[in-house]
Amino acid sequence: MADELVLYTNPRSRGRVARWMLEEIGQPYRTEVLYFGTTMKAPAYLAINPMGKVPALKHGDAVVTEAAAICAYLADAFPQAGLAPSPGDRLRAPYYRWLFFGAGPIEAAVSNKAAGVAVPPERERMMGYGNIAQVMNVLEAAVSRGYLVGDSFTAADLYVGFAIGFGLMFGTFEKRPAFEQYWRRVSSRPAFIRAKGLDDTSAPR
Ligand SMILES: N[C@@H](CCC(=O)N[C@@H](CS)C(=O)NCC(=O)O)C(=O)O
Repeated sequence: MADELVLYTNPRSRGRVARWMLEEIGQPYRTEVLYFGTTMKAPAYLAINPMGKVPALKHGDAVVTEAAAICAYLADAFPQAGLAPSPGDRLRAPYYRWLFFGAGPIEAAVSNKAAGVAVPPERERMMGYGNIAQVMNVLEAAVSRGYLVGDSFTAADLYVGFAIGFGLMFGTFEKRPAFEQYWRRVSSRPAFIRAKGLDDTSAPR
């Protein structure tokens, strides 16, 4: 029997990106919903993710946390889904580049913006993202190509696309036409629509 996949999540969290990825993979999985401040910080869950944050994924006895790592892990564990270039393929270069750009510069720039943290210009050179305008301009050019890696959708588009969609909704991303078009393209995928439906209907009160 195949190892069980378990998603630890909360529908109002970055767990949504992991569910989208699981829906793309098309393998059966079980969901455990954790609640902010209670079960998410309880010893049983801290044994899975000592950060007390969601998402986390268990695959048999393997545990992976960090939304981007979950996407990368699943893409490699289930290559038949075609969501990552094969190891050794030169397209692995832009694939890693954009996944890490999403989890590093985009995440940090957008989180700082949301928290009202202003980086003084003289400190930009030590910030991994420089400044948010630079991150947005680089990303705008990248998504204007169509997909981030070669000519097809990968886990990098899923992870970065989710950040764009979330940012457009919550105002941390400017409504630039390239972002809106890209988000329309990636969010029209049947797996995203299924994942959204599942999370929207399991939203805790
Ligand atoms: N770096 C983590 C961040 C995960 C994270 O911050 N999750 C938030 C929800 S979106 C969370 O679980 N917060 C609960 C808490 O910190 O108590 C990832 O990318 O997965």
